[in-house]
Amino acid sequence: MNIAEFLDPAKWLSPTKGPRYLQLRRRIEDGIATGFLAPLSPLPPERELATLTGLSRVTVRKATQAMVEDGQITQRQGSGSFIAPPSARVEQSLSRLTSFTEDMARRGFQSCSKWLERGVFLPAPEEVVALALGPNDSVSRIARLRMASDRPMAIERASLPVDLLPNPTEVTTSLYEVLERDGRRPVRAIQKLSAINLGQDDADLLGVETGAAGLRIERTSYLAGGRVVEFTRSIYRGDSYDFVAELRLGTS
Ligand code: 16G
Repeated sequence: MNIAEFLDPAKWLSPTKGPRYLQLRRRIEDGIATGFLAPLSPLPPERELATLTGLSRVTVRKATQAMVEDGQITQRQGSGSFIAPPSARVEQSLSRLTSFTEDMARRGFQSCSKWLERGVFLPAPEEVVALALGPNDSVSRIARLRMASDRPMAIERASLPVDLLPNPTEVTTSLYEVLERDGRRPVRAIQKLSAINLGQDDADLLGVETGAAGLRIERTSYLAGGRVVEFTRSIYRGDSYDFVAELRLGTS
């Protein structure tokens, strides 16, 4: 496939899939994730991207600028835009609701997971509260050691109401991909971060010394209608992740 075929809008642009600049961004990210757009390879200039995609230059610029700001694309004066090289530390935006698979792809890493638990269970009290479950409800659990290019990055334990994820074994690579397919991808989330020292079991899984610094993150994600779709507790290696928040001057 050449770049013109890859960017052919008939393959990815749809009036029902949200803003056009985001769709273009996702297409480019898919190219990075699959390796079609390799690290350091050049991206066609804005004018050519507009011609190939049938989008306006303003739309193209909006997509590429956001990717420049997120470090996925680098721009060099006079020589154009390039896919960014992979970096050892991963920056995750705290204002965007992305999946681990997407975060890693954006950095040029191939993500994979080692399964720790996957199935339908009776809920623990914490899950009943977080997911607002009824007395007879079950919970779908997905626990994984998440890796980027074979390097352990995080331990993630996700719990979902069983009616929203009836068959957890369908999740092979990306939970959000399965939820998106079923029209259940979360649109909003609350995340709580705290610093921890890793206990022996978690440290062993993450391949670091017991007591090393880590980040505990709890994410509660919601569907558009306000229902909780996911309650995920994660433990990230402290030496691999930078969480970045954009702050704006309050207007009220
Ligand atoms: C992220 C989320 C996690 C979500 C996962 C889905 C944080 C702290 N956590 O890791 O809540 O379940 O992505 O990733 O960002 P997946 O679609 O690759 O399975």
